[in-house]
Amino acid sequence: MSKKVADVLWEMLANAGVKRCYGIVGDALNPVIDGLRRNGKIEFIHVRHEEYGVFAAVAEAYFTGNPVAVCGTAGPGVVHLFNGLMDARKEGAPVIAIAGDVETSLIDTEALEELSPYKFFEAASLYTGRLVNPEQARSIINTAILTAVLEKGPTVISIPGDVASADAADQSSEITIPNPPLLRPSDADLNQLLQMIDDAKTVAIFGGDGCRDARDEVVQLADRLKAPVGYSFRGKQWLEHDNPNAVGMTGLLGYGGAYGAIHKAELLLLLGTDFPFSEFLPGHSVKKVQIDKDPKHIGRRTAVDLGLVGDIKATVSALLGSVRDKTDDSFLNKQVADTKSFHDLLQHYVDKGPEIKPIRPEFLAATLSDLASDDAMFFADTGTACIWLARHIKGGRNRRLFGSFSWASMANAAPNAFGAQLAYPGRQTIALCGDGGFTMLALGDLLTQVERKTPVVQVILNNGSLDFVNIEQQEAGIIPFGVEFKNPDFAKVAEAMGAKGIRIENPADVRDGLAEALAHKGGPVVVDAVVDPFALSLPSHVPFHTAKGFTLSMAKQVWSGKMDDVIKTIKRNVKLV
Ligand SMILES: Cc1ncc(C[n+]2csc(CCOP(=O)(O)OP(=O)(O)O)c2C)c(N)n1
Repeated sequence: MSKKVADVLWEMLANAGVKRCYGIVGDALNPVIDGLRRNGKIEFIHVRHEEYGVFAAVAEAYFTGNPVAVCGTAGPGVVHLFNGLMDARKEGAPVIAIAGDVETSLIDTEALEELSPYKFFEAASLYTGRLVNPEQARSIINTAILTAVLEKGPTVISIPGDVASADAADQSSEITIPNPPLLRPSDADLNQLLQMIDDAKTVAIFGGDGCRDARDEVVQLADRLKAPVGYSFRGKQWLEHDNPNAVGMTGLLGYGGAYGAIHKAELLLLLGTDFPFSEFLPGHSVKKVQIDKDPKHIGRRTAVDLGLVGDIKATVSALLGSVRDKTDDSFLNKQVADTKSFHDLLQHYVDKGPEIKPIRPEFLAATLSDLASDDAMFFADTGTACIWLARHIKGGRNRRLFGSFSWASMANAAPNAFGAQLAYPGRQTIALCGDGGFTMLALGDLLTQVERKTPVVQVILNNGSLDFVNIEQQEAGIIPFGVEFKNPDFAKVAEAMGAKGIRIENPADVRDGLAEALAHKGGPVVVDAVVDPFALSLPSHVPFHTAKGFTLSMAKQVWSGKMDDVIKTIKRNVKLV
């Protein structure tokens, strides 16, 4: 039998290192999927919602660095891929979407399920190829793969069923993926930076995900410059653990001395970060140098005095060869001491946790961190889960933290953890889910986990609300609205679906309940943790408008007869309990 276009597609994807394709079959996609079945080298992960499949693929692709495929059929199936592909773009994950397309004879006729892939994917995709002629196949597939892998982001191959089942024009399915080049600033730029470091009495570092492969170099530089090291959420997992200079995060999730360190230093080095909250970055009073391999990041969140384009590892390694050590560690010591006192503050609701009902999320997260293995992978839903994960899950050389940190979609954690579990079978993959997030996307595909017996641990922060938005609205000075809902007993729902369910209502049961969940093998677990919906987290730096908004919202709530809620908010957040 002659090779079909679909055969070339899957052969090339398999040759590029794709191990899995997540999605839902049907309609235009059937001839494409028939090729996947014939190929046999790529595992098809049949999910119940295409978006769930993409979030799973994002985690797999981000952590392994290998391309991962997702698929959806023309029109509605393709639309379901979109949110996850945006996430892949923002988180830098090489995901290749195989998008079903209407028959070539129907293109541009407003046929059933027809959608222009160019227009539709424009915001998400780094490259979109519409494969309408077998002659294009090798070239389009090659470009989609190389773009995804080398530019670290999503690409789309849109393919009508009739083209997928047509004879292939070019039978070759070889593909060569070059290693990314080493990128380093010029010597002149490096010398200017060395001079600026020499001229500054105090230096601080703020790092992001770009420090992923440069942890040891950055920690060494910080040590030699006596520089405190703050980080974005995405930089935390690389820069916090085993780093005596670590001073926490800035931003609304911020903790520790990071805000003070980056505002009080004479010189700030921004390393591999596109941290988007400009109001938490210093202005003219601090000299700033930004180093990033993506030139578009330089100076976009705050004006900088010098911008260097380069990989952090290569650039910092080059600096280490010539940088002059600093000897005065008083600035560093002060920031580290501030960080320590903030950590003591954070411990309050952890230490008091066993006595407080409803369960404090701080206590839940800290206990989870204590019990989880040294190489556990933690995933946080967008929502308050991010706050508790950022503050109370301890990192480690082999621990991993991930979420929709740059795209900030809800409902990412459970599918992220599922994808990670498939990529790293047997390793603890733990999703800290919002109850809104879990019911948005994770519930249907709990069935997928059950069927596949994937031991993903899902811990639901059952607070009966879209709590993060509840907090946001109060910060904006308005009365919380549209944020409450009623939940079922998630443990019973999970059991009915074939998963293990554990409901925890009492603080005394937190440790045993979580330990039981982590010990469960052979399938998914859902921990339904009934937590305090009034728990707030104060950032280490509270912008004036946030404080003002909160006060205003409290006053408005009193006037509108919500005195009870106001009293609970105050009582449960000023260490009265
Ligand atoms: C898909 C999507 N819809 C809406 C939002 C806005 N949003 C951000 S956090 C959040 C609340 C999340 O609620 P939940 O999952 O219950 O977690 P909680 O904050 O209560 O812990 C919402 C609605 C979003 N980020 N993504």
